[in-house]
Amino acid sequence: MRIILATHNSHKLVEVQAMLASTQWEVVGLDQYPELGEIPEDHDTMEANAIQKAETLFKYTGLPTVADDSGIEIRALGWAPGVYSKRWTPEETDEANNAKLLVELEGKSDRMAQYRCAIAFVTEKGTSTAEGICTGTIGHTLTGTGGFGYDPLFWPTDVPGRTMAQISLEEKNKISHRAAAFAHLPAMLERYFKE
Ligand code: ITT
Repeated sequence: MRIILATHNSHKLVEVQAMLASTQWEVVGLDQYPELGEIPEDHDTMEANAIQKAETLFKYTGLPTVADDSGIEIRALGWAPGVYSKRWTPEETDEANNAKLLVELEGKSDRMAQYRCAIAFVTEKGTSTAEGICTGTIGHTLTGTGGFGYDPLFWPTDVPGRTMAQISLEEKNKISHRAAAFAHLPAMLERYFKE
């Protein structure tokens, strides 16, 4: 059975497809709906943005839809950039965002950070949400080439000695904020079929 993931981010799609690979669910992304373009995400919480993305796509397809809105929260920066993680620099690129993060943390000894992921699952029966967090610290140089976003600077607490950009997809899917949030999805799917 098909479930739509309301994302243009191919890395997110691959991660979620791997998480649900052993289930009956086939996850497809927004590349299947090129005519749709960018879905607005103009709220100031990840949960509200996830709901907005999932509800927009559900109205369009009528198919069970899940969306994730995620970001990184840096304690020494008052938990910024958070919901603005993608749009933290005018360029909106991983390179510019990571460079800005290094500059913002220059001279700061507190480098604690956490990734947060909010998901929303939308069907004709309503909307359910869940969240997941992954804690770690921010390094001083980019390390590793895997993953995306802030991964080359993020040293997860649960995998000592490597950045999120140095671990395999399987390892990331055991410890990540996205995995923690999507761990709630099977129960949401079950509720959808039972009620
Ligand atoms: P969609 O809105 O199309 O899903 P997006 O990349 O714009 O894709 P978000 O709005 O949720 O996704 O922004 C998430 C940003 O937060 C992303 O661009 C990264 O900078 C950061 N981020 C989120 N999860 C991450 C992860 O697992 N690894 C590294 N960076 C991540």
